[in-house]
Amino acid sequence: MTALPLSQDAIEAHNAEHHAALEEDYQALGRTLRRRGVDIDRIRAAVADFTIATPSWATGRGGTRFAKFAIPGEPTNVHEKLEDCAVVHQLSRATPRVSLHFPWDKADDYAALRDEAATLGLGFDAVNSNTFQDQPDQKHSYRNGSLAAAEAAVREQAIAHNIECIEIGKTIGSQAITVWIGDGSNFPGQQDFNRAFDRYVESGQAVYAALPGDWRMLLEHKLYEPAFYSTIISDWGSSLMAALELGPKCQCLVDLGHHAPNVNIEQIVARLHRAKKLGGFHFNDSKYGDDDLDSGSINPHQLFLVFNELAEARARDPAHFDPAYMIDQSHNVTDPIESLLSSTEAIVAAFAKAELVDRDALRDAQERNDAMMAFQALRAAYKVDVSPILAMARAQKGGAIDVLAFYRQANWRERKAQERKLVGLGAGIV
Ligand SMILES: [Mn+2]
Repeated sequence: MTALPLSQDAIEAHNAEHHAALEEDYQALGRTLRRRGVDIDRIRAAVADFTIATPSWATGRGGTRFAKFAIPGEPTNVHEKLEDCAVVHQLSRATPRVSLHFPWDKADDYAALRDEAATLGLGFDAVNSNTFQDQPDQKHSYRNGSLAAAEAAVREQAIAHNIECIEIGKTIGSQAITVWIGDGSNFPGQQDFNRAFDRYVESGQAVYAALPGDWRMLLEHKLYEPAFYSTIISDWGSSLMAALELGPKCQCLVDLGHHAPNVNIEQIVARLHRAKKLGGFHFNDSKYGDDDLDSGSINPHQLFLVFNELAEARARDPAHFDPAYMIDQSHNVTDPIESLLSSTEAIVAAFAKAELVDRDALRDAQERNDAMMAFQALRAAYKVDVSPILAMARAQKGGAIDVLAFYRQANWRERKAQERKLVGLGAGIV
């Protein structure tokens, strides 16, 4: 039995108030799209099937390297994080899975945690290991690296942690582990590039060997931070090399913020899919580096172009198309639930717009070397305001027509501020 966090009756009452206007907008958009030969109900059905995972760690207020400013009522443990993720899903109906991070999300009983999530209408996505910081009870420090560390004992400890994450994941029903390490160097000469990479692959093989048959291991690349001169899996090239060496269950995960400025990320999507190594996505946005800003807040066009390549990839080889979509953001100045709701809408909108692209017209223009009409095939889809499609899909699944308005009206955070313990001062992400 499910027990969703918000009153479903209140959501229905909210929808009843907004439904007539939505119906009008949906019908008008439907007529516009029909003139282009697009059936709006087909797009709505595709939107209704599209889902993204939420990360447990993004339900708390993030921080920068300088400070974290907590808000009253933010979650303080995995149970409260699940509750907040359930709010996001109940309103958006697009985020049915949560991605946990260990040891941050440690629980006493993982079978019970799986039941608890199911009661909230949630399942679990990829588990994430953490060997980029030390824990109070750990034997060896990760200060000089983890899976790629020079010391064998440190590598063994990091491998054991990843295997422990897989074991937890098996209990909660995950089917993937995402591996991101902070290993790297701050000085030229500090580390031999290839010996460090070799150690990473060797450690990765031990983790890979522990994967159940239906699992995937997702490698997340990042060009800098916390190491500022070199990282082990710095880019998609290194990620692809490692994934190819580790085996078919290992794939690459693209975090939109983990590239050099102005890199053509949509092209990376196409290339990785061609290599059958497109494993997953971490959605966020950035102005300068790995800013972890809200998806689509800075460059919604890039987000659309990424989804356009995803649609191309699916059309080209559907058998090898199964990317794990997840939000990975740090919410420093907003209520994290509001950011997750707004970002989900931005991501689903980019997906919907990519569904609107006239692929025959695009291909035809490409074959005729008509650069302008090829671009216009994309532009025509990008210009469409797909909000009525998203709202209709949401409402039909029981979500709210205006997610943010309903969330504010529900006073969730104010109520939780009365129940949850206060988060203290701190720095960095949680
Ligand atoms: Mn990420």
